[in-house]
Amino acid sequence: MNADKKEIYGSSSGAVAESLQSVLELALKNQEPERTAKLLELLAGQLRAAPRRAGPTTPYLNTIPVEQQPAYPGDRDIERRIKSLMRWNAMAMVVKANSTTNVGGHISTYASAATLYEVAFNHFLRGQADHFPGDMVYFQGHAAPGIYARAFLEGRLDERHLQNFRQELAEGGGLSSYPHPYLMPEFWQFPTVSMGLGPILSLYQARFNRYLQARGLVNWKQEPKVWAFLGDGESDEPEALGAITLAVRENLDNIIWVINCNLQRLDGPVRGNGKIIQELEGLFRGAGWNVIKVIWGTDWDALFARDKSGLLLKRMEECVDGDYQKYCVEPGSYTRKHFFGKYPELLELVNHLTDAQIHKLLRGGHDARKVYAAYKAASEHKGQPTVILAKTVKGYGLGEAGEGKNISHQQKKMNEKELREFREHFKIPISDDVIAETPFYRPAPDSVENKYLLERRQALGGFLPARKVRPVVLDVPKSEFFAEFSKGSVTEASTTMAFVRLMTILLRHKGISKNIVPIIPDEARTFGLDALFKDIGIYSSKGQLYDPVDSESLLYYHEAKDGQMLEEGITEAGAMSSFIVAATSYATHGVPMIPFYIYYSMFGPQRVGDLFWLAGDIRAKGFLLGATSGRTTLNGEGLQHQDGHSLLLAGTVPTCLPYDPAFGFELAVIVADGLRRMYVEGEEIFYYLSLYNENYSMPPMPPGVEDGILKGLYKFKAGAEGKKVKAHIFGSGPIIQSALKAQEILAERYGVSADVWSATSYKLLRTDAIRCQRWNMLHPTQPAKKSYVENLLAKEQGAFVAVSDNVRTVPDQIAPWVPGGLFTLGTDGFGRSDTRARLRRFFEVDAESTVIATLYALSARGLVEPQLVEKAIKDLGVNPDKIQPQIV
Ligand SMILES: Cc1ncc(C[n+]2csc(CCOP(=O)(O)OP(=O)(O)O)c2C)c(N)n1
Ligand SMILES: [Mg+2]
Repeated sequence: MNADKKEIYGSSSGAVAESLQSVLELALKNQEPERTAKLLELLAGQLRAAPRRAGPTTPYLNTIPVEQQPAYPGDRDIERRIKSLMRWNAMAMVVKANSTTNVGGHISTYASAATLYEVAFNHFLRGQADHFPGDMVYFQGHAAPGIYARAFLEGRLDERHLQNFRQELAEGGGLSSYPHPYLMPEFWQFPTVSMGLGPILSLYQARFNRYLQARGLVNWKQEPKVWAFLGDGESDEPEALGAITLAVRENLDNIIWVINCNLQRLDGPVRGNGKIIQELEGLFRGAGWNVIKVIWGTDWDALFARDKSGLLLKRMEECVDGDYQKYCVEPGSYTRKHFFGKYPELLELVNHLTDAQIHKLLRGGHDARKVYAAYKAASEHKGQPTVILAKTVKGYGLGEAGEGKNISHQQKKMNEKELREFREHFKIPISDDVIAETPFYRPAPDSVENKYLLERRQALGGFLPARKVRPVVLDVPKSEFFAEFSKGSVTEASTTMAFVRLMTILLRHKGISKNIVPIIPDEARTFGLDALFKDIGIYSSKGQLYDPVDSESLLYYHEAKDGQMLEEGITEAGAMSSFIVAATSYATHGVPMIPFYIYYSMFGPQRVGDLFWLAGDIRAKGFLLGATSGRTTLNGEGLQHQDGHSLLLAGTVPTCLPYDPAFGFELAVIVADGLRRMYVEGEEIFYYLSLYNENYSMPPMPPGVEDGILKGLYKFKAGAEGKKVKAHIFGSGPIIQSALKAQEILAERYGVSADVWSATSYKLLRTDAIRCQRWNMLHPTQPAKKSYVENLLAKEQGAFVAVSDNVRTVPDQIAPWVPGGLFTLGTDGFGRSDTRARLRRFFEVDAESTVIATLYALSARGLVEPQLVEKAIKDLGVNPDKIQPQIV
């Protein structure tokens, strides 16, 4: 068969293709067009009627045939012994912890994945070196005990650590349950345990590595690979598979995914009635990935070689995962009867095997030779990302204690009999008299195992995982650089416009311009960031292969190989992943990057809250800009878009500083300080800033307010002199305009002097107040400390009111420390499509409602008569019986 035909038909269907071809040729040669047409019609009909494989799957076989399997480069015997020790220690860690506590832990995940990890550790995963950041490995969260077990054998952890697995607060410290860089900052690099997040992050990590290269920010001797180990159950998470096409579009041959297909998740089978491996293969092949299936171990090679009829494959394809799970749990006699026994020829094929041997027929993911072949092919593959689908047994080696059982995932305890069996199976040198205590086992320093283990890691460049932060200080702009913001502007602007201006000038600052990574999910035009398209370009690994429709215009859609902006398209999860990998570049690459991720605030923590949480865990640094914020400031868009709670949600992340600036100068002060804290002082924190789209004049910065802006509250405009009654209104974001207008009305019509304060961050005020309160509680006889907010307000008279375009809980955070309490107005409830004026009246955050609230707060303290409040309600045209936006 010639090459063309081979390409069309594939080599395996070559014979069929050849005969078809010759029949056709004969018919044409004999000039029988009618018969030819009829023949073709007949064939087409038969093809249509023939059962076809669903999706682009290949037979249920190993992708790499045994003839193409490379020789195994390591000493399989020693490696097996080392792996058995890993298995033992990982299991012992969990069993020990659960013998005296109920802290939990997982045995079965690592038990099924041990070979997948060990082959990678011994032969593939490269550690960090000069001009090489190391391979970036996303370890499956529930396999953490195995990774700790390895670190223990490597001498990086000692017995005390293992003893305190999941008991981090025990004396001397312990090990975190899962990969958490926040808790073990020198060990773990990437959090993975919230399923789906590791996979999506790994894709964006691989893409970001290319971005850094394209922009000339790194200078590697060799390109790092990103490895992600995940569970088959995990692949159900939308985040896990939702971004796989990115890797194909971007030709990310620097990523390898290893999906441990143990056919089980927590409760039961992943696809009891189907085959997860085939389903995933179809998806990945369809998306354009290089797929390598590792289904059967070496033991099966001989059976396949002897099976001339193709029945063995047929039988394998007939069985569903639920059957395969059963074959692990039942004895070999069951498999003989129900699997092989279906066809007499197959029964014959295993006549020479005992039941025990049948039971031991290995799955590919437990066979180091098959796994090595897959990893080698994956590492050498060019032009496409690779996924390895490895078939394993959940809880492998646990026997009665849980191997392949539905309860396997939850198994945390083992009795003495089960421990003995485990020891026997893996030949662990632990004697009967101590086995009940499940002691940890580390081979002697001069043992072959120990030497081999260390040599392999040395050859591959050092231990993994390891998080190493090299302090790199950036030359961040000084406050003079932001002078234009302190001057204010007569022309009206929004804080979003102020941010765009700020970004534009930062992109020209020679100390940090190249470190900035602007990130947007298809909303650049909404925020006015399209102005940057032409200047800095949108990153595309392919450059721009077309002439953009707007190429004649000044701000054309400019894609470039060294583009700086990441325009992610409509994927907040993807854009947030980009933010995270850029925000951790200081640690992963030793190249601090400054991501500014700007998006519709409603689609932030509400949409991708788990990634926000992870950003804290992973010690991200950068700026998140929740734009078009404010339940009433973003008008017209209605219930799904108008956001009045992201600020609160963002504040729940312990390392996140949420700010709600009202003016351009506040924004500049906050960003300048953020740059200093994160990129000069090295603090591992990130910022969330609410940005709004309402235009108003941006005032000049009053003197001496920087400290207050950063701490969260400062007096922006004092009330009128010479009034008898005093009040204070805290406003934030554009809603400070309600406070300022209320200030005028209160002075002009009701004889009240109200100071207007800008509350830039209630969370920060609260954290500081709690810190002092707690110190006072624990040091009761020492002079009490006073928080910033208490000191600031100590001498202020009258009533205090806060008005916000967020839910009332945002200002309520500081109520306990405001003299006499705080009356708050906010936007609790669902948004509506309407004008700003009507929305603000509806939510009671307009100037009139603020006046009423202030007078009410004053009357509650006996500082004005209730009749005055009633008068104001009438004067200002507020309906006292209008509906309450808050629902339950
Ligand atoms: C987002 C999320 N949902 C639920 C869980 C709880 N959970 C932990 S492990 C697990 C099953 C994992 O199955 P699989 O991905 O197949 O991993 P295996 O342990 O089988 O390797 C579940 C549901 C989680 N960790 N994260
Ligand atoms: Mg699984």
